[in-house]
This record gives sequence, C-alpha cells and structure tokens, in this order.
Amino acid sequence: MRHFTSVHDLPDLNEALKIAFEMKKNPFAYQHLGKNKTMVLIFFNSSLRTRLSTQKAAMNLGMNTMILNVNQDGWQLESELGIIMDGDKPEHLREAIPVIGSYCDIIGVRSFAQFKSKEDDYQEKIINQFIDYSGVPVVSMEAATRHPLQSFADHVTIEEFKTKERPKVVLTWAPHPKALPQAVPNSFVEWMRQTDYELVVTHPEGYELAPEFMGDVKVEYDQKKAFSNADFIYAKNWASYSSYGQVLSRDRKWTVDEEKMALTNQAKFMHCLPVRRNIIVSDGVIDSPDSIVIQEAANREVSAQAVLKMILEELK
Ligand code: SN0
Repeated sequence: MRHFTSVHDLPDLNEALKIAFEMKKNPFAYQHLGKNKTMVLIFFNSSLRTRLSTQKAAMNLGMNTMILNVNQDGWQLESELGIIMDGDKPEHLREAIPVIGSYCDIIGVRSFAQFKSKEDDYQEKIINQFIDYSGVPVVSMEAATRHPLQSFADHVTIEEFKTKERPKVVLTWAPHPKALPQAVPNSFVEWMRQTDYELVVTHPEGYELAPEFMGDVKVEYDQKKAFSNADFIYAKNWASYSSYGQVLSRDRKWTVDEEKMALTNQAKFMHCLPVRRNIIVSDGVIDSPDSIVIQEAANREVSAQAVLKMILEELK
C-alpha cells in the first residue's frame, strides 16, 4: 500500500484487520521498520485523538515525527490553482507540499470539508494535491469526505465486542449545534459495506448521505425502528449533503438516550469523539458500561499503526 485515504486502498481488509490485532498485541515488535524514517503530521483543523494516536503509532514503529499546525504555526496556505495571490495567504500548497515532502518519508494530512463548494470537497482537492506533489506516501487523518483511520478503528472495535457473527450495526444521526462534515459517516458506511454486518442508517429527511457512499444500504427514517435489536449504536452528527453544509434540524428527539437504548439488544454505544454530551448522547448512555467510546478511541493507535506498518514495508 502506498497511500491510505479509504478502505479501498487496503490490499486486503481481513489481512489489515489481522495486522491491527497483531500491532495491538505486540506494539514494539516492528521498531526497526521505522528507524531513521520521519513522518510529518499536518493539521489544517483541530485534533486530539488523531494527533496523539498517529504520533504514538509512528513512535511504536521507531519513526520520528514532526507536527505542523498550518493555521497557527505556519504560513496560511493557498490551495486554489491559478489564483492571483494578492490576499492574506503568502504561500501556495504547490510549493509547500513538495518542500514538506523533502523533509520526510510519510505525510499525514488533516483537512476537513470547507463547505464552500460541494464539488471541491467531494473531489478531495486538498489531500489529492498532497498525493500529487509530495513525492511520498500520504495518510488521511480526516479529509473532506472520509476519515478512514477512524473507520478502521471502529471495525477493530466492533470485531472485539461483537457477540454474534453478523451483528446489527446502526449508524444514527444525532443533533448538534454546528454544521459538521460528512467524513465520519461516509467513511463508516463505506467501510461497513465491506463487512458481513447488518448495517442500518437512520436520520431525518434531508440528511441522506452521498449515493456513492451509501450504495444500497438501508435507510430507516424511524429511529426507534432502526434501534430495534441493534447490537451496536454508532452516533454521529453531520450536516446535510443535498442542501450542502446546512443544518436542517437540531431536533433533540434524535438524541441517543436510555429509553432508545432499551429498544436494542443491549447495544454497545459508539462515537468517534469529541462528543457533545446531552445533545448527541445522554450522560446516562455514554457513562453506562455499554459505552465503548474509550476503547474505540484507544483503537485509533492500533489502526494507525497497522496502516503505517503496511506503508513502511513498501517504502522504497
Ligand atoms: C469533526 C467531524 O468531522 O465531525 C471531527 C470528528 C473526528 N468533529 C468536530 O469538528 C466537532 C466539533 C464540535 O464543535 O463539536
């Protein structure tokens, strides 16, 4: 594997899962792989888990890491090609990316959807420039339309906690005060479609995800029906795709609470974090023994390490 931007970059999903469990069991067995190799982690947006888990994963493999928070520490970077640069951005990605690439062996990039243009976001204009101009492997740490390291960790977590071969996994929209990207739900659905799990997505009208991510996955608009017999409840807010970037509902009837969890098959509760308590999920649910959000976050280190191991093994 050269770059990692979606589940489709993995040569083999079952093999990747195996590597993830191997990394978890024995995190320091491949220290030699990353010796004298450097990873640069570039953040255009905030991060807690992604930053720490990816850095830790790289260190477990013996790599050195450098972090750049573009908007705080570096020059503001222009991404538009052909633009006359008379505004407030002194440097273009066209130079910044190959320069960064010259200092490292792998680049991790976080660049959220900007919600200015659906086309620009869904063409993944930023991360694709890193792939085109850096000369080194690129790992998505959440791009405009996907968050594959999160989805990989989610898959590892479900494998660990499932009590039947084909669990019912429910992705539920939940309310939020702000407009959030579709990256986490897109990526989760795309990843889950590669498994044998029973996948149901529930959200209010107007929150349909892009068809290329949904495929033929079932949408159940009645959240309570969707929760019936679920083994995993995966909550996430996202802004509308059809009315691009708009918040169409803040309806607290969609908050995941104890009453709704009682309709499930004692489902485990999951969320990628950060989570707004008592808006996305009630305290009672996230603090219950069935909440596995911390274990899920811990698996971010595992998924990142599996990805970096696969990339390091093929570095020339
Ligand atoms: C990001 C998102 O894509 O939804 C990152 C999730 C891993 N979440 C947020 O930006 C939450 C911000 C907030 O104000 O709650």
